[in-house]
Formats: sequence, C-alpha cells, structure tokens
Amino acid sequence: MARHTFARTTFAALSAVTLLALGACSSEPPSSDAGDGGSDGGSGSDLISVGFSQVGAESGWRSANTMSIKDTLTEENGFELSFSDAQQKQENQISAIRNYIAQGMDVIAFSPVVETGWDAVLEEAKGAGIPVVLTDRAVETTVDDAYVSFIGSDFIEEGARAGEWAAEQYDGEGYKVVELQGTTGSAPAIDRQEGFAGAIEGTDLEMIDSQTGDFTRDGGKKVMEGFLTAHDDIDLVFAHNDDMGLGAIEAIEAAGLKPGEDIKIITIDGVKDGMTALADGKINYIVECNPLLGPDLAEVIEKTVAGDAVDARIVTQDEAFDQEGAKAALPDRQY
Ligand code: GYE
Repeated sequence: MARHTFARTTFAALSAVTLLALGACSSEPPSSDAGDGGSDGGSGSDLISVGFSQVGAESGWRSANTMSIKDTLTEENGFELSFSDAQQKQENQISAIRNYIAQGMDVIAFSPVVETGWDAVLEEAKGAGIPVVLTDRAVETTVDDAYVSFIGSDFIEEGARAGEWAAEQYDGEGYKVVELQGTTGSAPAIDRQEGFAGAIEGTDLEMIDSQTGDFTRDGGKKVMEGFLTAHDDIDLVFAHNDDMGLGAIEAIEAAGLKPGEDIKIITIDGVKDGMTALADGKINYIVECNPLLGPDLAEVIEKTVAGDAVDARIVTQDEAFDQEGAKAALPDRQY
C-alpha cells in the first residue's frame, strides 16, 4: 500500500515536468462548443459560468455522463456551460482548462483522463482564484487545496465487489481469468484492478493475462481476440467497463464459443447495452457505476460560488446486478 502511494507520487512529479515541456509546444486545440453564451467568461450576466473538460466519448457510460452534465448545467438552472471533449487526450484537457482560466470562468470542472500530471494547470487555476471541481475520476497531486470537491464512485470498491462475486461463484473450480483494463493510468483502471486482485487473492482464481482496451468496445474486442489466440483455457473475463465486455462478447462469438457459458464475463458500469447483455445471459454480473453526476456537480458549484462549505469527497452510490436483477431494472433504466 505504502509502496503503491510512493510510486504514484513519484510518477506525478515526473509527469508534471514532462507536461511543462509538452505544454510549451502543444498547439492542438480541443474540440469544444462554447454554449449559447459564447466565450464571454461569465462577466456581465447572472449565470454562473462553468468550463467543463470531458474525457471523451469512449463509452456508453461517458455519453450518459455528458448528457447528465449538459441537462443539469443549463441556463434555466442558472449556468452558462462551456463544454469540451478531450478525445481521451490529457494535452487537450490541459489546453481546455487553460482556455477556461484565460476566459475567467467562475468555476472549472473536469473529469481527468489519467491520474497524474495535473500539478502545473491546477496551480494555474489556483493562482487565478478559480475553484476546480473534479467529477468521476481522481487526480494525484502535490498542489494543496487543488480542488474544492471530488464527486464520483469508489472504484476500488467496484473492483472488489466484482472480485468477491467471482470468488463466491467460482472458487474451488480453478478458474483462469483475463482482465480487460481501462485507459492506462486512469483512476478507474488502477483502482478496479487493485480491488479485483485483492478480492481474488487467496482463492484458486488465477489472473493469467491483463491488458488495456482503453474503455472502448473496439479495444475490448481486439484485446480479447489476442487473449483467445494466446490462451485456450480462459474461464472468466473481468472487463473494467461494459463496452469492453461487449467487445469481448463479439470476439468470443467469432471464435465459436458462447459468452456467459463457455467463458463467463463480469463488467462494471450498468449501461443499457451492458444490462441487456446481462439479461440475455451473455454477461454474468455487472457492478454499477452511476454516471448521473450532473445534479451533485450543480449543487457543489452553486454552494462554492455562494461561499458555502462543500464536502471534499462525494461518493456516488452504486448497485450490482445479476441476470434477474438486470431484467427487473431494465424497463426503468435511464441510460
Ligand atoms: O467506467 C467507463 C468510462 O471513469 C467511471 O470511464 C468512468 C469510466 C467508466 O469510459 O465506461
């Protein structure tokens, strides 16, 4: 545990240096839409101006998360939102945040694609007196009071729940497990891996391979094809999100095997496509990760601007589903 923290801190320091160098020569602007109010960073209106830098559009979870934020931070609700999509690239997020600082936004919020490398830009926001709110993913930073609140799920807990369920079902059967990791260096990939590994430790479930599929369906499919070529004894797939699990289903079916039976699948998220595959018996278990963070974000922003205290950590509550649970939940599923 201590070693893990040390390694992350050291890497954070190194990445900050690398990013200073990168920032000096980066020229690619992130894609963005500045909202109805254009680029006037909040001056001259009663609306709270918010710059939000999103990770990308890599998964069903992300689409639902974006929808929740755009549907909540509306003019009717008192916000002027500038939203940008970083296409899963940290340098795009950093330049978006720098633009928001230059525009003098009232508040900046972002979902950091990876954990480390944010020190310089967080320091800049702090220097400009602009409060920062983190949604969904955490950062490792040496900057004091770098953000007012972090809103999102406990990813270690999610990985642990997936691993505990796997151990309950399959311990004693000598299961061989492969893992489809999320984006390398992202908080959910690091933490879900750690939580799952801890939960299967001491059981006879054995992790035989683990690679990143970058949280995308296509990535999950390609990595699973590789696993199926390299190993003929896979019993169980642990995918860090539904989309990679859905990609794995395609690869398993293309190899003439039955997902959910010949090879079991556990995923995290609980978006409609994942839940449908679970109800159909192609996925065996899903640990939910709630993407609807807009309302909590709106509340934190309003309180911050009003000068009220906010919780430094808001943990989103998640459920878990088996096949029957998915069938029951699907009709009311919002995303
Ligand atoms: O699980 C995955 C997405 O950060 C919790 O990112 C989020 C993860 C989510 O791409 O589907």
